[in-house]
Amino acid sequence: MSTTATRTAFRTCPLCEAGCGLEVTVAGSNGDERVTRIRGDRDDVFSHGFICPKGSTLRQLHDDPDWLRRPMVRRDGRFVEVTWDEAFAEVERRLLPIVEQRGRDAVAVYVGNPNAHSLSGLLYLRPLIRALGTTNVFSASTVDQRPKEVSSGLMFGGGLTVPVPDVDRTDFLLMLGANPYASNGSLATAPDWPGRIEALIARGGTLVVVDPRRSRTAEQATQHVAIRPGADPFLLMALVNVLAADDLVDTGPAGEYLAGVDEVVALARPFTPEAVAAVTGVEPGTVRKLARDLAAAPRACVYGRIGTTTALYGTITSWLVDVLNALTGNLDRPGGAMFTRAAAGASNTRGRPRYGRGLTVHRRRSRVRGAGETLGELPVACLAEEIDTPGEGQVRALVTVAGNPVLSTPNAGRLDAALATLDLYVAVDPYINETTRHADVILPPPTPLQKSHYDLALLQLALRNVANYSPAVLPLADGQLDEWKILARLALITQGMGAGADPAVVDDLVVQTLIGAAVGDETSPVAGREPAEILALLGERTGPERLIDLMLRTGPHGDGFGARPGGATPAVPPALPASTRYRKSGACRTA
Ligand SMILES: Nc1nc2c(c(=O)[nH]1)N[C@H]1C(S)=C(S)[C@@H](COP(=O)(O)OP(=O)(O)OC[C@H]3O[C@@H](n4cnc5c(=O)[nH]c(N)nc54)[C@H](O)[C@@H]3O)O[C@H]1N2
Ligand SMILES: Nc1nc2c(c(=O)[nH]1)N[C@H]1C(S)=C(S)[C@@H](COP(=O)(O)OP(=O)(O)OC[C@H]3O[C@@H](n4cnc5c(=O)[nH]c(N)nc54)[C@H](O)[C@@H]3O)O[C@H]1N2
Ligand code: SF4
Ligand SMILES: [Mo]
Repeated sequence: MSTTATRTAFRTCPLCEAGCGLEVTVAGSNGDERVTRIRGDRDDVFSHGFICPKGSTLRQLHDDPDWLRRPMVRRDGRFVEVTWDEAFAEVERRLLPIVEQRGRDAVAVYVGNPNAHSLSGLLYLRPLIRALGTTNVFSASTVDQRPKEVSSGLMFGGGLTVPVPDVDRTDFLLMLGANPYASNGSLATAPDWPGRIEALIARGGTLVVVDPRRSRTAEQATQHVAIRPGADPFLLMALVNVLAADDLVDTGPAGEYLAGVDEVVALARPFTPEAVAAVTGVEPGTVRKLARDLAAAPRACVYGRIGTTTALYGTITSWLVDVLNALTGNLDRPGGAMFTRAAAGASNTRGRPRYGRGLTVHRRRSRVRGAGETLGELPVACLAEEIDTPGEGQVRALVTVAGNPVLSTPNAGRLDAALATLDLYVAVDPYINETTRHADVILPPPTPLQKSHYDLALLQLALRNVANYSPAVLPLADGQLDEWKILARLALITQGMGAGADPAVVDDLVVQTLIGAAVGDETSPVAGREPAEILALLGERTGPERLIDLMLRTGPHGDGFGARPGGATPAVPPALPASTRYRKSGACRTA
């Protein structure tokens, strides 16, 4: 006997930073359910029904016959399906001797972009990387936003303490090197960027786009400034120069926190609009007017994205973006560049305001070319040479998690060739692609519809303070393994605990570490409480749900496990069956 029922599930789209709410229709009986429709969730507090063509394809992704459902091991040059136990045994058998004989740096790890949207990646990669204990940690960040993280770390104390443009309330947006009409926004999380830009222009606001190309966003802009590639820091310095020369510097609310304004003004003195014109290709008159308009706008913000970070002087450019926000009084005020007050995971909502460790860079260098470390990683541009250059510390094994560096990183041909020479390559990835085709073991995660979701990283960069959690829409099929368990088991193998060790061991360690940090933080709502009490209050759960619940409840909007009766108690399943959302007011400031 079969009953066919239809149900509606809600799910945040994990495919880009916009984080749109999706309404998913599921039909079928138990064990044989399929998604019949995906559309934008009109009741989503952030996306209000917005969806792009990619969002509706989660079903096709789920049904894609190429999405691996079983682990694969290479035998005699061909991939064969194996059980999870066999796959992990293979990793253990081949990885441990490499570490033993050649040292920890002989194993490199590369983590790719989808980890930024994955609870498994965000919560369980760290234990794996720590267990590997290698210097050779690489990620997509070093071909993306790393310069902005470094400048933000140096200016504001944390790599993710990046001020975001308050597009919804600004009068003037100066955008460099971003094309949100194509990308849907980046390091400025908000669904429907095009709609937000159109609203800005409809209310009489101004959008100036600085881009060598006439991008789709430039076409919509009030003004397009066609700069020469890589010349952004010269343009921004010239803007500082004009602000100072015309006596337009007014630091506004953030002024009392600023240091070095006079030094910056002095540094900008040689960079007159005339002096930089040959480099930037921008008329001096255009630069003068831009600086004056920026200063005159009641609320303005400057926003730079990937065209400014994947460039020479990317860190200086990223810094200058916020220097301009500060000098025009637009840093940390509505309609300017603001700091999100994220509900979970943000380092800037923990500890005593204005006290922290700051950011130290270049604590070590890469073996071959001596490139400096940032935020615990080496530039991925160095990966190929670390593999194909013999000597002490040469990389002989690689673990990739959700990355395709043969497509996404520089000098990819050399990397492609180098990967073929490794003694062991383990990929946590659902596809056989340009990179993973070189793998010896592929460990595939479940599909997005089979995972719960909370944008732990990107909600720290959201234009409005929002917290959206959604449970998995579909259950795992027989033979699939949660991604967090894959990462945890790899960590346990690396620590010598064996291929069969229980991933719950890692999970318990992570939750205990997080609880320890929370009760030990004098500013936390659970400061001084017994770790065992908090652990018990979290209930009998394993996996990301328990961790995210803890983070939300001890976060700046949470109930603090009873300490803040008015605070939100974001119930994460099994307490609540459906998507849970809560929203705080739009204004945001750092602690
Ligand atoms: N030429 C050029 N290069 C670029 C860029 C560019 O615009 N042009 N952009 C740069 C930028 S901004 C970035 S972020 C990087 C991206 O660089 P990467 O992160 O290396 O590349 P992606 O193509 O995002 O790779 C995603 C991988 O994750 C796998 N995957 C998808 N979902 C999951 C999952 O749930 N779990 C796991 N474990 N794996 C999953 C996919 O199969 C794929 O192998 O590329 C950078 N490089
Ligand atoms: N459909 C789709 N959407 C995506 C992604 C995807 O792969 N596909 N990837 C996502 C990811 S990982 C990211 S990081 C974001 C990136 O999102 P964005 O940062 O918005 O990046 P792009 O859309 O590549 O736009 C970058 C712009 O910078 C311009 N540019 C290039 N060089 C320079 C320069 O020297 N100076 C200036 N001022 N501009 C320059 C380019 O012409 C381009 O228009 O997109 C996300 N959205
Ligand atoms: S804009 Fe991004 S988050 Fe929204 S539906 Fe498209 S891919 Fe998904
Ligand atoms: Mo990216």
